[in-house]
Amino acid sequence: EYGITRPAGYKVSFHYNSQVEDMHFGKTHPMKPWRLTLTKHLVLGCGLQYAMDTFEAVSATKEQVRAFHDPDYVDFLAEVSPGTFEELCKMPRFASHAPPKHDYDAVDLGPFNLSTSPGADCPVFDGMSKYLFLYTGATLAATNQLTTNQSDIAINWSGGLHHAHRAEASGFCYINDIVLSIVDMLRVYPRVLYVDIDVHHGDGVEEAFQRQPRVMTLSYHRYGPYDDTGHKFFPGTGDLTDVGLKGTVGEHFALNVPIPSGIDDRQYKYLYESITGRTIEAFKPSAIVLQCGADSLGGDRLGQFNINIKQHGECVSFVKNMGLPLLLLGGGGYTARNVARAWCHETALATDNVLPDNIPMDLVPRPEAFMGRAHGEGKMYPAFNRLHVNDCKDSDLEYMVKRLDN
Ligand code: V1S
Ligand code: CA
Ligand code: ZN
Repeated sequence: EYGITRPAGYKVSFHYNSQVEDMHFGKTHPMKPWRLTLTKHLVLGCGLQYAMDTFEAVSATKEQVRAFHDPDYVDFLAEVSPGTFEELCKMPRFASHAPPKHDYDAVDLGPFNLSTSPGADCPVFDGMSKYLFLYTGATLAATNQLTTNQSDIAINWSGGLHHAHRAEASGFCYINDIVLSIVDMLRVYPRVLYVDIDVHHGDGVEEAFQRQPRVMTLSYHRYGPYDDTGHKFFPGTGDLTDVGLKGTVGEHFALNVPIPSGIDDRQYKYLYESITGRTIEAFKPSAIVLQCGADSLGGDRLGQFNINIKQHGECVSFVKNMGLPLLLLGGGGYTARNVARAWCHETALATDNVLPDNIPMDLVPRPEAFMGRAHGEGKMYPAFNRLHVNDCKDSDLEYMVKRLDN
């Protein structure tokens, strides 16, 4: 119907398992795995499955996850559920990972920054182990397609969980599938470039490779105070001066582009293309991993940028045009209908297809069919753009480009 064709001269693979859709982080939690249901239905509704090889993901093994994560943490994640949490917390080898308790903490935190309290960033929920090992399995299968030369571009929209640390969950991320992927890539590729367009700083990935000159990390993110109380935008790291661990061989192999709220398409394009372009020229990567967090779109529930889907997609096209093995991952994205539209559009770009400007509503199942809530009424999704208060000055952006150019 949309005249979908296979790309000429290269291969794309798509990795997914629908079981990740059934998960619920909690009633008020912004992370909604059913945004992946919307994405899948849009991708299939447009016929993009005919343009690529589709693979049903299988769970990663504990051994695979131990390539980066602490063995105790891996065992805990594999066994934890709301029913087993209390018991596991009492076991000495897990209890030793508990954070110090403060009575002013809003939520009770257990070992590894996990919690069963409602409102926690990293709650323990039903089916959680299944979810974590599945999104990781999908990223590792996608990675394998690239490293064995069976795909030129591999996609996993359920992955891209960039905040997870070696022995600690953080910011809705439990297993750092990105780090696991890059560790695996380093067996085959001399240098890997990681680019992160999620509105949040890719701190977990940067930290993991802070001493590793074969991995360059480059994150674009909102940075600075975000409210009247002076609280920092999560996770509060990723200043311009943060360029990797000083005094180690990893120094200068991390780049951060801190951005004020309200950045628009033109400004973002200028920053992204000049800095990413210069980085690729200088670093000469053998492969690229792009975390496509959709919370950098205008209108996101947590984000504060004004980027349209068109520009978000141009970030994908820009690195795709380098002609290097490319891994496309998801990440944040909290206004579900926009997340689905962006990632469907980017699946089309990856396969050299063009979709109509307005994706008809009838291709998207009504979200209330999944969640019992009304969302996304109306016939068409408009070319969405929330006008956030624009703190973003061209002069600041020019300064960043100059600073990072050296
Ligand atoms: N911004 C934000 C935000 N909102 C929440 C939240 C809200 C309701 C809940 F029921 C649970 C959590 N947490 C945050 C942030 C974390 C943002 C993570 C982004 C992840 C990603 O898109 O980059 C990748 C998938 N957390 C905080 O701001 C920390 C707190 C400081 C405030 C919230 N409380 C719950 C913990 C401490
Ligand atoms: Ca980012
Ligand atoms: Zn994010």
